[in-house]
Amino acid sequence: PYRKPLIGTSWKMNKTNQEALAYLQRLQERLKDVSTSVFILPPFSALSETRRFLQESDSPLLFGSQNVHWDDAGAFTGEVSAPMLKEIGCQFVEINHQERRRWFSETNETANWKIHAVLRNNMSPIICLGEEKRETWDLTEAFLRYQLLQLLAGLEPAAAANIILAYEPLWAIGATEAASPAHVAQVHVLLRRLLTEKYGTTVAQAIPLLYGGSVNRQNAAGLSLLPEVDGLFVGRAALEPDGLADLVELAL
Ligand code: G2H
Repeated sequence: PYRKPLIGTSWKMNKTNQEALAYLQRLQERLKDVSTSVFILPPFSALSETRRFLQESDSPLLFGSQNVHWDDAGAFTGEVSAPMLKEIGCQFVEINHQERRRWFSETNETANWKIHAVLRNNMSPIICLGEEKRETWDLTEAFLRYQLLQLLAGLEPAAAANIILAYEPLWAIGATEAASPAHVAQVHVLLRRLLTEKYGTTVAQAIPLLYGGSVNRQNAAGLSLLPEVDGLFVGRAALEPDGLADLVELAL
């Protein structure tokens, strides 16, 4: 009752502006009658064009970026700041994806700084988290508890109500199979409990918990029905607009 179903995709490092436009046009056609909230995270280079298209077509689609710098401005060659993203109209900024941890040295600490920057600039961070290996439940629980506390360090309840969490276990990203429904359910119940312990029921209930990692047409409906799963975060299966539109319909 508290959280809308939310389904979205990151294009990762894919799509020129021309390809982005073609995608958005087709997606618009497919999603005309859908009331689910749908978001897209294009690469930086396609954000302005995405905004222009969505505005001109009066679209309810939401969009954001896949990364941000933690400072609002300064001598950080090659980086993009939260005020710049806010100005372009981003509602969301993804933080701490496993690919950024692996290839670009993202850590819990830098992710935490970025989360603060995004909230300070009135956008919602989509905060990825997840264990790196399949391990016993005790180890998984300890890992997630530690990571969540590190990521949310210094975040007051009023700010925390604006975050989105995306549970993405490293071993299920870009894989052949998603995490099992039983595992996803167990983790999402844990995350909701940890958020409740830290922020109380009202805030914890306001935070959407998404699952991401090898979501596809076969598993989307089952995963989205699980307790404490408020939506899905999709990579490969949504790289084509019909893929995303099918998943939105399946996950309603
Ligand atoms: C995980 C996911 C996107 P894929 O990164 O959230 O990608 O669905 O391709 O595993």
